[in-house]
Amino acid sequence: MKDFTVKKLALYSVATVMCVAGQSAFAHTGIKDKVSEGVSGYTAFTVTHGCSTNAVAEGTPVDHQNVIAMSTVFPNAADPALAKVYQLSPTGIQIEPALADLSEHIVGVSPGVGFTKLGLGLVTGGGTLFANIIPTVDATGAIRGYHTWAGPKPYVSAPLEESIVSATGLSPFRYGAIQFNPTSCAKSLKVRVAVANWCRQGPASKKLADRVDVWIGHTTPLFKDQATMPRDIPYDATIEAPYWPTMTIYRNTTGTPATATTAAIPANPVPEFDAHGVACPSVTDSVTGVTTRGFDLAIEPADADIDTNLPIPSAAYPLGASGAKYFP
Ligand SMILES: [Cu+2]
Repeated sequence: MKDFTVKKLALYSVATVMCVAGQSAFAHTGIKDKVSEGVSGYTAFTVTHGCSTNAVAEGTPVDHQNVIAMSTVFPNAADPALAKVYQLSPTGIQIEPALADLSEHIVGVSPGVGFTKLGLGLVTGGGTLFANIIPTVDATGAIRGYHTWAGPKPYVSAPLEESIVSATGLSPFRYGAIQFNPTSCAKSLKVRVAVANWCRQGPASKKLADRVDVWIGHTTPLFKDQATMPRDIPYDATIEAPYWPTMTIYRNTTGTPATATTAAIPANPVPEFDAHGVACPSVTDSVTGVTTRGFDLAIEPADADIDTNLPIPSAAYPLGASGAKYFP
């Protein structure tokens, strides 16, 4: 029997934590769109506020620092050890142990290989958040994420102004067409992405709580300053409020009819039994009485991957962002 991990509680199911202060609504950085199986496209991170300490409740009317840089790490490494794959309980709790990889569930993923089918692509011009962007490219040539920042170098560009009035910046990326195996019991795949919004840089900012907002579901050996990460309200430094920017890919269980410009997409319903003859679980909603078959999956970058690729080092272009190092 698999057991439930209760300590990392069900807050994963809360897609976005919304708080209201006066007339301004704040939300953590998220991903703009829900994604349907088998269709590639473009979406974006929604950067909806600048940095302040997380020792006060989100939405508290305090000044937010302007966002001057952003870094991202996607869970699409070829090495499966660099990502964690979980089956989720009906209430969103991660079931231990983690799965070895997504090969049972996603078409084209081989056993012992990571989620290289994510199809991540960069958008480097036309409505990007900042003028400067460097992809994180691994030894296989795959794009794993990116660092992007406001100039002065090599291109002059403005920060995301948040100190005067809260605004939203969109940082776009491309995703591939992802397909569920017909024998998989999964009804969705939540792709969790590590994101840091940087508001200060250089050694003088090293201990300031408003130097960065870190959006990862738990602390890592390097990213462990809780004042830069979400916490429950009222603030309690001992309680993590797990939060990941998440792109949810939904299985197309009913199919999509043809339109004037697109071909019909056949239905891919969750089967009664998986490839091993085990019945796919069903859940009946206590309010609506509707029964849904299948479970949700989640994939997120492992700690080592986050600690390697989320920091923005001090280096000359094109190796890293110009100027001083940004501090976790
Ligand atoms: Cu927030």
